[in-house]
Amino acid sequence: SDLNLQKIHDLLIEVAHEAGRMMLSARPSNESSGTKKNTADLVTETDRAVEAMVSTRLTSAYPTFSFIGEETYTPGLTLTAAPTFIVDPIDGTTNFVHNFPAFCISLGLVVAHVPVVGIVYNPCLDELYTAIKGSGAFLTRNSLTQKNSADKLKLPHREPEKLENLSTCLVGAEWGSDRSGSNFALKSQVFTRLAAAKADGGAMVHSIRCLGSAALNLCMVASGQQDVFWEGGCWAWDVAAGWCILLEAGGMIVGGNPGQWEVAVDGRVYLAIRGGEEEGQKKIVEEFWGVVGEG
Ligand code: LIP
Repeated sequence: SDLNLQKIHDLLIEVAHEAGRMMLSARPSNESSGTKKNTADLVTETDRAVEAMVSTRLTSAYPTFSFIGEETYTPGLTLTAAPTFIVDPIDGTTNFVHNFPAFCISLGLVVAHVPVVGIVYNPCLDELYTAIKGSGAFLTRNSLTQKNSADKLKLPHREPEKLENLSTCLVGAEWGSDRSGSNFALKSQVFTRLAAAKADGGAMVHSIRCLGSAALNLCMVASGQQDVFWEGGCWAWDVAAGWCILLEAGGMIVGGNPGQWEVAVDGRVYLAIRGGEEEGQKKIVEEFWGVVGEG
């Protein structure tokens, strides 16, 4: 296609930095936040303000592209093959409200259901994760003052050990905001079975982390700072950008069900594995579903 992905990537970084300034100057609190489907599903004025800023900038620069944002999504909206910006203005809103420094903006461009540009920016740490399909994934620390490409780290930034088995993995997993019925049962099972001693048929992983942002979780896997990430109930805006970054860093992403795996607007189960040889990645995937059961 004739899309200039580099130009889009550069614009998305500018937009991410502006969003970061908005997040850092906001003073969110429990009282000033609203809830969506339940009391654990938070939204703030800043989520909405950032999304409005982003959609204005992106739709004026690229009026023919589609736009999907978490805060303006309405059920029934589908992802088509058209170039689509997929945006989570604040991924990790709960962290944002509590001032826990793991929240970000997630900006993805998806074409024909394939993520081709991904930008994830954590303004607290000023850490910027970026990727263009086919050109590698990068982490830029101190991205606001970064002057040259030497400040860009190609991911993964450490050559991790071989992926042997789940018991040597640091695993990210999330409770999310859906904590009822079969959702809660599945999540409990994942946490319980991963934590259990091997003698009980569990994986007994090194440990389990709940970072609170799906996009940052994918970037942690892409950079080799955690080995695996599982979440049941992610939406396109949670994963579109991190997906591109993860794949470009040599990682893989799959789901509980076999078949062609693509970004979708429907709260799916996602499992991400860091880079390493393909054989090791496949072994981890098999072992994971064997231990926790397919979701
Ligand atoms: C959040 C995720 C988080 C997940 C929550 C929620 P938000 O996104 O990134 O990892 O556990 O279910 O979806 O709502 O902060 O943009």
